[in-house]
Amino acid sequence: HQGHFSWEKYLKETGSQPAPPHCFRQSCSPPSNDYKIGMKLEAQDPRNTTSTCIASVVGLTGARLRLRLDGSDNKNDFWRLVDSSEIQPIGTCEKSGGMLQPPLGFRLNASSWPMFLLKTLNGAEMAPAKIFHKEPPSPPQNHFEMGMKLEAVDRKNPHFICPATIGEVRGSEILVTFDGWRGAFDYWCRYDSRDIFPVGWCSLTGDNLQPPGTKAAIPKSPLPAAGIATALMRGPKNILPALPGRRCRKPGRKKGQLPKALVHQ
Ligand code: MLY
Repeated sequence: HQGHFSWEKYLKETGSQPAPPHCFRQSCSPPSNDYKIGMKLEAQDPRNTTSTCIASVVGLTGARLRLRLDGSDNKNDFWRLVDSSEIQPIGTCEKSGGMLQPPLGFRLNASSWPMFLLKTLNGAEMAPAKIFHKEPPSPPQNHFEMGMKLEAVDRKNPHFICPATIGEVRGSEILVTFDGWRGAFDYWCRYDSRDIFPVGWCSLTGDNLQPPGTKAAIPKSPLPAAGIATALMRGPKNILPALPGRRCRKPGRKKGQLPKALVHQ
């Protein structure tokens, strides 16, 4: 559920800026999700990306599909955007001269694949071509900057989309860090990853945005231009901790220890 998380309030509190929408490989108006549970389509096997398999829609959330490969188990579900280039209507693979493959970890003997395929497609509801969307183009270059806020898939728990901050930028790679979590979920990805979204994406698509965690300090903007006036009004000594490269450490607090107020658990 959306909880009571408000980006507007949160951006003010953290004195931070959202990454502008042109940074992302996402369409500016999110694609409609016209899929239904049970529809079948072709999908790349995420564990064996050279093979095209039959997948069933087992869940819907915002502009995403929860997919399960036919003949696989229920422990390897994966999520794809409705405008992913990794999904296509049934028939596409064979039209281009390819052959549908059993998923990695096919439950049955490999020799039973042709019969399994026949049975799984017989009478199946195939997702119609018109509900697939073209993948948006990649932005020409990396426009992300450290400290910008975004919404990002937690790759260890890919059903979650969470508030995140750009932790570092290196060429075409960015470090995605999860607000309020200690770092175990952070990852590097290309700036045009399909797993990252502009602030407000979940509220537009109706997907669930997780609230920030409570296990670590929330990163503030490294250059708090917007927060400086507020800081000044609170007294000049409050500005110093806000400056880049400085840490606020009260007597009695050890180096590397977070202020009590920032540790919730
Ligand atoms: N129960 C899991 C889920 C953590 C999810 C973290 N994401 C949202 C960044 C755990 O505590 O490990």
